[in-house]
Amino acid sequence: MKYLVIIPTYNEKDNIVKIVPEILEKYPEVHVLVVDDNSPDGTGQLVKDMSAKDQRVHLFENPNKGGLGKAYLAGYTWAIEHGYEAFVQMDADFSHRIEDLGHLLTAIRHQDLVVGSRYIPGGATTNWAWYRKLISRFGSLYARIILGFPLNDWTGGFNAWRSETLQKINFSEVRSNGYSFQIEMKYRALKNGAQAQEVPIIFDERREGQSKMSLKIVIEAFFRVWQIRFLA
Ligand SMILES: Nc1nc2c(ncn2[C@@H]2O[C@H](COP(=O)(O)OP(=O)(O)O)[C@@H](O)[C@H]2O)c(=O)[nH]1
Ligand SMILES: [Mg+2]
Repeated sequence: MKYLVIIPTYNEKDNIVKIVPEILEKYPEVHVLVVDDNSPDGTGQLVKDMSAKDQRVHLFENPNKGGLGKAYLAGYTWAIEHGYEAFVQMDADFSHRIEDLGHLLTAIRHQDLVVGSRYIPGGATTNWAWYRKLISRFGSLYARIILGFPLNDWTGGFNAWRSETLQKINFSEVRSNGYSFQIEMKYRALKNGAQAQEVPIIFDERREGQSKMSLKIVIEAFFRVWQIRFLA
């Protein structure tokens, strides 16, 4: 199978030059696509330099910062057009472990969707304050009750998709862009009948740079779940 790891970036210069080589060293058969929103810190240029030396590395550049959801949709569209059969979405900041990537790549061979899950046995978050754990746990439980599918981790962004699963989703109808983007994409896939499997992942706090998590994003997700339920 032709695999692509899709990494959205905004100001990740210190992380991106480390994570891409680490992925390629451990999984030489995969390709990597970085979707960069014209980061002021020059992340895009660093990826261009890597892609000039290694044909497994690709860069998709958005001219403006459009948010995480838009970046992923651009990456998925590119991946489908280029004939990749399975894609893993992964953060640049080392929150997602390289060794867990292998479990997602293995599981997606036999599934439509593989959800990296912090909330099944073997999964965890490290170094999170109690309130952040509570918000995240509650968020997934809340989504599960309202949306009616038995997933344990709705907001996580470390997931593997089969190309066909994403091709059944009409990207122009996707409304979310923040945290709720992950919820909406999973819900749309499950509603279309996708077979999903959760595999445990350990989510580490980012090593370098700033997180974009904010109260506004959490509140948006809280209300957006209802919109997803009735409009998706
Ligand atoms: N292309 C793009 N990437 C983004 C944007 N916002 C966040 N990212 C990337 O998405 C990933 C997750 O973001 P992060 O800030 O770590 O989120 P958190 O871990 O939930 O706090 C990282 O690789 C970011 O660089 C955006 O607007 N555009
Ligand atoms: Mg992060």
